Amino acid sequence: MRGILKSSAITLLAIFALTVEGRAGDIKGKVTVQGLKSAENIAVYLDTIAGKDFPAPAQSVTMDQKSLKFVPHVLVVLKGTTVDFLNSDPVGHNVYWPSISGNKKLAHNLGTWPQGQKKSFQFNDLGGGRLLCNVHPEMAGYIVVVPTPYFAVTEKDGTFDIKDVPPGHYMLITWSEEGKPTSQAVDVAATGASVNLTVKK
Ligand SMILES: [Cu+2]
Repeated sequence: MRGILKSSAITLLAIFALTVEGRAGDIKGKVTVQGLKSAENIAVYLDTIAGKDFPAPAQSVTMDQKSLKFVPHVLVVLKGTTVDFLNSDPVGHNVYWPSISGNKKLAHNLGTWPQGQKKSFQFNDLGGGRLLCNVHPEMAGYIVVVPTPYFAVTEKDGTFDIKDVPPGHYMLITWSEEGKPTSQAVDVAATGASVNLTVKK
């Protein structure tokens, strides 16, 4: 009897430990800006996590060219993600980027293609790149390639929500079109975390 009770208790403990291990919370926060036009479209992501390697996602994501705009304006992807650049306009669009995080060796021109067609590219280098179209100089969007699947882009009011982050100690990084990169340590509990960040010009 005692043996059964003891093994039941151990089983319960094991289940509890598994539950805690498997639990994940959201990092919810707000970015406040100083000297920037807007707190919208700022990428917020977790930096490299020691001992964790994230495989390239099997699913590709779409960056649309619609009404002479890149949609979304800022696309954040995990390293290794394939991005489908789709032309939804009745005019030809070109897509190129002059550098990734200032590295001109990572410049690339995908060419020009008509409505309804797409061209794909796998982003294996970390960093932010400005996406341009040589047919329409007013078009500009951004790709931000990050090391973890834990990222978000801020809403108009600067709020963001990074979903399903396992408990732990991390470094939170921001990337923005106009501001300096920001980093801030964050402790995520099983219930998640709440953070405030300031991005300066
Ligand atoms: Cu264009």
